[in-house]
Amino acid sequence: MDALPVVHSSPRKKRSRLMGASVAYPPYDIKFHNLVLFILEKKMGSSRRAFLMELARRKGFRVEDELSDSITHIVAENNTGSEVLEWLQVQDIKISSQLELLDVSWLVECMRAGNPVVITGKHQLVSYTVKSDASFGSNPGSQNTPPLAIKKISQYACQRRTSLNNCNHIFTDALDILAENHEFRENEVSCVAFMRAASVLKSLPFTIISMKDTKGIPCLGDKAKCVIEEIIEDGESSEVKAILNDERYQSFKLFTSVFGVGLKTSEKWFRMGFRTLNKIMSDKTLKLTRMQKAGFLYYEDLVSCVAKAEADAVSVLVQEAVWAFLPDAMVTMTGGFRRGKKLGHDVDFLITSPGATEEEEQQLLPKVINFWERKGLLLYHDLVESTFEKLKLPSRKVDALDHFQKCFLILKLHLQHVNGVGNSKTGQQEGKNWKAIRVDLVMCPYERRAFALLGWTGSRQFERDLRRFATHERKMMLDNHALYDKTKRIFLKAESEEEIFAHLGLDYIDPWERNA
Ligand code: DCT
Ligand code: MG
Repeated sequence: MDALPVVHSSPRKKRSRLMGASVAYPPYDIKFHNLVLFILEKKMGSSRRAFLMELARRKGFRVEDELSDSITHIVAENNTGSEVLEWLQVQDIKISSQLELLDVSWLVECMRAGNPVVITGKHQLVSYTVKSDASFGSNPGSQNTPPLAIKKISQYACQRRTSLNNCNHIFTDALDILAENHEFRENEVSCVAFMRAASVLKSLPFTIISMKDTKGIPCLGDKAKCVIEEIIEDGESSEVKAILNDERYQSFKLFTSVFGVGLKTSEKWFRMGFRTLNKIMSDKTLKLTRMQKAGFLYYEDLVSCVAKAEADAVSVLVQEAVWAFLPDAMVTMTGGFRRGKKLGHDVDFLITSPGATEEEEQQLLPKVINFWERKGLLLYHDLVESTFEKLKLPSRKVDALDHFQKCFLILKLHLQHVNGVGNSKTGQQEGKNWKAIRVDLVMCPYERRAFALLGWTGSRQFERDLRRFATHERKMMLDNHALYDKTKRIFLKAESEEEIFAHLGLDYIDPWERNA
């Protein structure tokens, strides 16, 4: 079958037949004994519910009319996880220990397949299961029911699926600003705490509407909870408001928006009394690095971010240059764009070649740079030579830089090469038909490509938690080059990202679900 008809407006005759089915249905054979379904009427409507119940029964599923403690799967439509949980809490019923709360899309897929299909994150209304061995909420309306509970959402981002559909923006924007403010003040502990809090909220399949919804969610410290509570009550956080008006925060935000300017330089300029970029640029006594000079020169272009269409046009330039010298090379766009983002601050590429010798590998980036220079496309470059050693153990630091040869560039992208953009791009200076784009190229040995790809796909929080998970949960060491098992004292090889997740005993998470 192709599509399930929605029967809200079905003819009366058909409807009465279907309604009848929920009262006394023909004795269909049950084929799948370990599933007991309950379909929630709330927001779905009685006729569609009756239709789905009969259809599922015909396909051999056990579907109950009433909610009972034998139910294993609750299917809902147009309900968020927290709405279903709220509804469940007022039912006077014992809940089974492994109850799945699923979107109707799961049932639709089952009906198509004719059997139960594997449940994935996209089907789960709540990415944890309701358990009876810990407490969730006060469970009103029931004395004899064990309190409903949530099996903890993992504290590790690499065990959560985080798409770009963040339904808690209002909270995560605030927490991100608090984290950034602590970063600017070099309070690492507080910075990490707020980043983890923001990250876990980005993975939730429902919007937090009351503090009750935060029960059982890990990584939410008292400070983060206070911020969430204030936003629920007042619509904004007074602390965040104060930070946004804080001179130091504003200056650091402005200074670090310049390519090549980090915390140290920002601190220095702030102490020297600078508050605007114009003042810095016109001060002849300041010594700027080559990177900062380029950062100021192309500031407007670089700060305007890279759109996906621009990234795709850069991809064509990179492939053309790389394949001119190494035709068998693999060029993969990594970073935020691989995770499905529509905007980025740069475009990241991983390059590797199955057939190249070490010398050919080492020569590629210099040749590519030279190729663009001759074409007049090279606005800035900084080539960092490889310090990669095959037998070196992975780094212990969660934020360590890798040792592959890489190049940080600013390229001139002619806008006529960008799909859907003419020569009259808004915001461009008159007569200027190109845009400066930040590009990172990384060259890695072919046998390390899976580790490099995983590392350069990000997000940074996802990577940090992968490494933290490897260290603390598996006694392994992971970085962009390798995975080392400390118990067995061996390096674990991998040809693909899937194999690395498997070595770590983790469910595979697709790049677009790594936006932690
Ligand atoms: N990365 C890394 N080592 C570095 C720099 C980055 O392993 N020295 C990883 C972390 C994320 C990924 O590479 C890409 O980095 P960014 O471009 O900084 O992040 P992004 O997710 O692509 O974000 P943006 O869209 O802003 O470019
Ligand atoms: Mg990037």
